[in-house]
This record gives sequence, C-alpha cells and structure tokens, in this order.
Amino acid sequence: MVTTEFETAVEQWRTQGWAVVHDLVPAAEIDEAVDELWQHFPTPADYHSGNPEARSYFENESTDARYRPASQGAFHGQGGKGDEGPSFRLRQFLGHVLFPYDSHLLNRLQIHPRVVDFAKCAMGTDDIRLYQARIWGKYTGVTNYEQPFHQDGNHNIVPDRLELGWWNLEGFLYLSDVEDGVGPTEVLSLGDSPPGSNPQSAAGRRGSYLVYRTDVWHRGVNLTREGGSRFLMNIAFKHAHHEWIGFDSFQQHSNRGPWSKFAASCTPEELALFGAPMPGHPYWTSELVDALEVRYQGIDASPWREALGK
Ligand SMILES: O=C(O)CCC(=O)C(=O)O
Repeated sequence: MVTTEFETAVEQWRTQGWAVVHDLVPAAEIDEAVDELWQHFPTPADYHSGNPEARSYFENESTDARYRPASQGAFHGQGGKGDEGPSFRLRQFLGHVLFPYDSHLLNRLQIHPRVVDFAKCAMGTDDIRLYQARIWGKYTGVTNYEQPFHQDGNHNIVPDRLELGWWNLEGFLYLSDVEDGVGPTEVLSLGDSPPGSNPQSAAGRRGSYLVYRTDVWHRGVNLTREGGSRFLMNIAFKHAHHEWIGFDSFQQHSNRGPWSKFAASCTPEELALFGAPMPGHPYWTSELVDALEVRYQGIDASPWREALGK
C-alpha cells in the first residue's frame, strides 16, 4: 500500500538523503516478533536489575550459548579510547545478532513486504538485494554510545556513485520506540557537514524505518534514560548485480534449521532478495527444482516448475 507519507518519505530520501518512514510496519506485528527477541538478548528488566546472566551478555568471557552477541568490533576501524566524548568504542557494537535468527517471526520481519516495497519504490527498481541483516540492541550504561559524525564507508569497496539508479539504501527498522534518552540517531541533511550544521533527531515509534544514503552524515548518540534500551533491525538493500556493495552474507547459514524454515516460507521474489535465481532462469532444471523441494520441505516450488522450458 503506497500512502502519501510513503511517497513523501521516498522523495525526502532522494532529495535530502534520509527519512524516517513513520509506522511503516504495524506496531502489533513488531510486538509479536519482539516477544521472541529475548531468545537472543537479555530483557532490559533483567539487564538493569543486575541479573548476573543478563550482565554477562556484554562481557567477553560470556559463554552462555543462549545469547550470541556477534563480536563485530568497531565497524569504522577505530577502537574506543575511554568513556568521554564521541568515539567508536568496541562495546558499542557488542549487541549485534546476525540473521537468520532463532525466531521465525523475526526472520519474516527482516523482509517485511512494506519494507521491501518501500526500498523498491525509493530505489526505482524491483530488482534489489538484501545485503545487511542483523539486530542491534543497546542498553543504557553498557558504554558511552556517542559516535563522531561520519558517512558509512564500510558498505562499498569502491567510492560511492551518488546518482539515482546507483544508490544503496541503508536502514534501521525500529523494534522499540526510539525517542529522546534512548539514542535516536542524529542526522544531517544532504549537503550539510559537521561541524556547524544542525543535526536532526531520527526519533520514531517502533515499526518506523529510518532510511539514509551513504553520503549522509550521521552518528549514534548515548543512551541516558535510566533503565533504557533500544532495539533495531539493520535492513539495507542494493541494486542486483552491484557486487561492490556488501556487508552480511547468508550462504554460511543456509544449511541451518532457522534458515531452512524461513526459506521454505518464501516466494521466488522473496528468495531473490538473497540472490536466488528466479523461475525461468537458465539455472533451473527439473532435477534442481526437485532438490529445492527436498532441501526446503514445504516450499511452494510450483512457480519454478511451471517456468521450466518456457
Ligand atoms: O546506532 C546508531 O544510531 C547509528 C550507528 C552508526 O551510525 C554506525 O555505527 O555507523
């Protein structure tokens, strides 16, 4: 469903470089999926009450398999230097969990149709690929989350080409209400650069999607609310065949249960977001369609089968 707000946000992303698409995913759908977030993260109540198991989540010596923080390190190549002022601190990035998740609802949220529709509309093509997929949780007090303003140079191995038709779309789908005190990203409009420009806060309720282009200056800010937390899903898209853009890869998880269940629930268009060849592609033979059905029990393989030999 393309609403006026949806179209306004597309226009804002194209001309100002960023937008918050408010309430893109209904809050009820977010809440249902977030019930399953606690398989991966300590609840904020547990963390802030000092529960030792929850606290150990952010300690390197944690061996608890229930929580699996991905130690991604500082994406921007700098370690933290103490707790004061803006900096990329290693602990800012400890709360990352990579797709696919142990929860089917969270996996489905990663490619929610309204998010995918928005990306296709904004990027001006239906042929897009998901290239960043993870959940990021922050809790007040884990570290100082304040970063310097930066443009993301870590999604592309060559300089960005900045014209419509070439842009990738970076985005955060909010899984919790992101408001003052719990770290709404600060963003500068296109053409503005630090210092001296007035940052805007990308606050929004859960279900909202912050989208920005790589040439937009932005930064994470600290969480100051007592007992506060912020959860979001990184969902970024690129044009098909733009191999120079990338971040996460999915093949390494594609023989595990959560992926298999997720893949079996996908349409051809949904699997194509991960690079799977569409029905009618020369890749497919009758034997391979059989093998697809064996690999992903319950998948509706009829579109692939019906397109054979056409
Ligand atoms: O967490 C945020 O609000 C922004 C983070 C960010 O810009 C980054 O790590 O590159």
